[in-house]
Amino acid sequence: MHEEIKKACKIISDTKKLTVLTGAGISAESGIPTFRGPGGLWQKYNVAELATPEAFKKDPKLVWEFYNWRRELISKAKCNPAHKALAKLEEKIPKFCLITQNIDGLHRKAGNRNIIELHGNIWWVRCTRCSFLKEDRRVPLPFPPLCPNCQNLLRPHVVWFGEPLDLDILNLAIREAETAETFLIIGTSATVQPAASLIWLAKEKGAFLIEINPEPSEATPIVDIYLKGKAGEILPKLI
Ligand code: BJW
Ligand code: ZN
Repeated sequence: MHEEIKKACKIISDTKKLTVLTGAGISAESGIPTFRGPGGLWQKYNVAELATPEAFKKDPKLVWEFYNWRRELISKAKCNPAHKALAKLEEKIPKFCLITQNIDGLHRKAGNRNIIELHGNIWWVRCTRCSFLKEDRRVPLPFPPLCPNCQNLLRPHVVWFGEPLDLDILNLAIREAETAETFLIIGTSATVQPAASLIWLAKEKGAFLIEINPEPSEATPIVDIYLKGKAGEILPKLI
């Protein structure tokens, strides 16, 4: 393992273009539950029944309760050593891009700047009817949150199952995956599309893949170096 970390370290320090893809696992050590696996949100809540447009249509109050609970959790969460290590990495590597599936905003809080948020951000709300979009950090958000322009219901600015990702954002991420020399995958089960497909895309275009995860993911069979362990323990060693 020590040898593998050294090898990964050399590759990262020599790379001219690093693209990173993060998932819920990078925020686990900040006390934010992941989705799948032990301790994951899926065990307590049927996320498939909460993180969908159908669920919101049927019971917006319940869905807002779920997001208010997570807003409270995230508002108290601190960046962990993994977030901080990625912020340092952005300072050191000339071409650096961080693609995240997370909606918690912790990468920005840690100091990263070139971030692509594939699934939105929990601190933003948007109107279900018009184009109103705004940051709103109130915890909890009083129900029902209404649009100041048209009085229709506001929703979290996140991507639910069955919803398309913002095309401009997705295209940006595709370009960053395709042009990466090294592609670092951290704390994702690599099961949710189209985010996971970025890994295969990077591989196809010749990137060197490095993964950090305490458990093997769907991507593990195709990575060049698999560093088994927690992001908060391994990433600081890498830099
Ligand atoms: C640690 C750790 C530590 C633990 N250190 N690691 C093709 C094939 C099959 C299905 C589909 C397909 N294309 C689309 C679909 C459907 C669907 C999908 O992918 N389903 C799969 C589940 C099969 N995709 C969609 O619906 C997407 N939309 C779409 O494709 O639209 C098409 C369309 C076009 C035109 C019109 C209409 C539609 C949208 C997907 C949106 C995902 N949304 C969520 C919720 C976001 C909001 C919220 O948070 O509330 O995003 S679901 C959830 O999963 C969340 C996450 O970002 C995402 C990924 O999860 P992630 O990050 O990988 O977390 P986990 O929990 O799975 O894994 C954690 C990992 O961390 C584990 O590996 C641990 O071991 C590890 N770990 N501790 C490091 N300390
Ligand atoms: Zn509106």
